[in-house]
Amino acid sequence: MPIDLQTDKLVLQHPKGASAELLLYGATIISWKSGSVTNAQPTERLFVSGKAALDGSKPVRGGIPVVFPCFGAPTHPEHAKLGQHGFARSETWTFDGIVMDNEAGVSIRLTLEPTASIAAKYERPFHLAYVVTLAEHQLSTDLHVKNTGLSTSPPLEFQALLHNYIRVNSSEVVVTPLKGLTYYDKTEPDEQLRTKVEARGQVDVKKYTDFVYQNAPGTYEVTSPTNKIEVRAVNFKDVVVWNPQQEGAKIADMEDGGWEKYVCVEPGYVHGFATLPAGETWVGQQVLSAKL
Ligand code: TA6
Repeated sequence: MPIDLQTDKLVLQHPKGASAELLLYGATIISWKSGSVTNAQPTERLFVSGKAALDGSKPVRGGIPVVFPCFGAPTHPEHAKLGQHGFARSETWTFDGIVMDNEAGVSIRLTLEPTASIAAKYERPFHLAYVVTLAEHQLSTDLHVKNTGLSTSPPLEFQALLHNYIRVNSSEVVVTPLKGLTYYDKTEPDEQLRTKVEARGQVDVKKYTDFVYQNAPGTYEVTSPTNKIEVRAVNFKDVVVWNPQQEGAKIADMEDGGWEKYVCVEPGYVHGFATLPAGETWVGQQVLSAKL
């Protein structure tokens, strides 16, 4: 079966050998195994901490959690009752159907609508759909946000981000091209000094890195001597590069030394807010391609 719906998760299998697994909880992708043009053997491309909770008790430490409607701690008044990174990653989504099932791609759609528990902390009406498509060497994730409010209601203001954890040796990886971009350095203790301009042609994460690059080009190469992933984004104008290094030891569900095994290169709309008039839909897309 190319698409196997289990009680709490979905397993996608591509006829050429790639596979992906996603939980209904948080619509979190927890595995993507893919070969590349030069490496036929499907290998795991995502990192999930050995200490991650996979039972729906808390957001997953790894894979690709969905961040919506706020990134980080809430700053918008409508998000005031929400926790860090919003609710999409910690609500159970609904399997809505198969979108495509052939050699071009195996694709499913999950949806999330306001439940009583969401409405208790977030009052705006919305409809989310998440389309996950597995191709031979590619994993696409499209987040559709619809403002289902009445025509008289104000626009929906939100942030969204796909928080990938790309499996790679973090002491060897470089991310390009980020040179010349303005970024917000969340590791900088002095708030006045947090806005910086990237001077490096190749960005490594050998030091604690938590940088929010603004108005980024939308295509990034994540390269190490043994693997290479291209991250392509549509409508996600920003990109966050995160690796906590030793700070990761303070994260309860991070496995020992887990920060040595991944880098996050997360496409998002996180500087300011996307503004969506009533009745309209916004789509943000991430495409991960295995190049090596
Ligand atoms: O995307 C980077 C970031 O916002 C970091 O600041 C770091 O805290 C990370 O996400 C993980 O957040 P979490 O809430 O999953 O612990």
